Amino acid sequence: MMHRRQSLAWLAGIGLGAAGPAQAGAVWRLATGYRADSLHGQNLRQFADELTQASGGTLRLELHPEGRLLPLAQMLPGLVEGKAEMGEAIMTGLVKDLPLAGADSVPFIVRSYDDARRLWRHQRPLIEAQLASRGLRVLLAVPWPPQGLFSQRPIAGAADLAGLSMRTYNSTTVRIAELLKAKAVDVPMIQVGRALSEGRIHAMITSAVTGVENQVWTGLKFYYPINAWFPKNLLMMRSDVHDRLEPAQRHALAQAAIHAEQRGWRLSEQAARESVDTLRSNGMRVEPVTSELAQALRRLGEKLSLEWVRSVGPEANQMFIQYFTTT
Ligand code: PCA
Repeated sequence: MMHRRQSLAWLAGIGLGAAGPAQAGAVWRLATGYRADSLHGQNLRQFADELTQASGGTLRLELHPEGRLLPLAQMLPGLVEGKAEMGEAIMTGLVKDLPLAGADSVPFIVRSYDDARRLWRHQRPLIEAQLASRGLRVLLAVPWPPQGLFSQRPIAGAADLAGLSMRTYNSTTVRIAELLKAKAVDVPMIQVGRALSEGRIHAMITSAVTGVENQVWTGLKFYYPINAWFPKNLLMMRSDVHDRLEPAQRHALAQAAIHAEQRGWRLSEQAARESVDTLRSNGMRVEPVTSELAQALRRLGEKLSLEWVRSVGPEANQMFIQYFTTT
């Protein structure tokens, strides 16, 4: 955190109009596709507050949630076009531009928060390099709790999913629906509650916290904690905006980003524990999968892992080798 004397110096700087380049008193638009009061949204709020404080009020963030400024699918091109200075999107939604971000939803590879940290360690430099070529910088990434299987009816084996409408949110969930002979229904996270009340979804793979946020117990009765993957939300910003910052502002931003990343992972782990209890206390049945379903899902995971490595190429292989060979 900045010392009081330093922050007074910042304020004086603004007062005199002498705090340097364009960034004095800058208000940056931070776009996200998720709700302001969601797990990630709350963390972004704290990040914004810390940034303002640590920069002595010279950097302020204006949060634009729920895809109102930029929908998730437009986040990367929108930032490149300058429609916002910062943006948050789920990495598995960025695979067209960042193929290695797809590692986040290769099923049954990352099984714990420690695994997720290890993956991010190897993935981050590669993602940073890919984003740099588009004029963007990585600030931080925070995972969603593990992805489980929600369903209206009990699922004893893969065949029970055939013919159901499965909600999807990325290319992996679409492919899973296809392999299970279910019907893929693309629904953004913030519309899951409505899609359920309209009877458009019978099953989905997502986190318990997303289930809680959308009160899915009104339509879905079973939750199977299959721990399929831990997808991350990535916070990015425009490099040119960053390059115009004063050294002290850069420092304030870097520190706030580190703190937000650490806090975000803690909040996510805590939400992972609490949200399953909330599903239960709202009448959902939280059950282990049958060995038949576990076996089918494992095979499906192997197939998708292979497909992913093949489609992304040697860099994907290299990244997984590093992931598997380090602790
Ligand atoms: N919730 C988001 C992404 C992953 C998650 O747990 C969603 O369902 O869209």
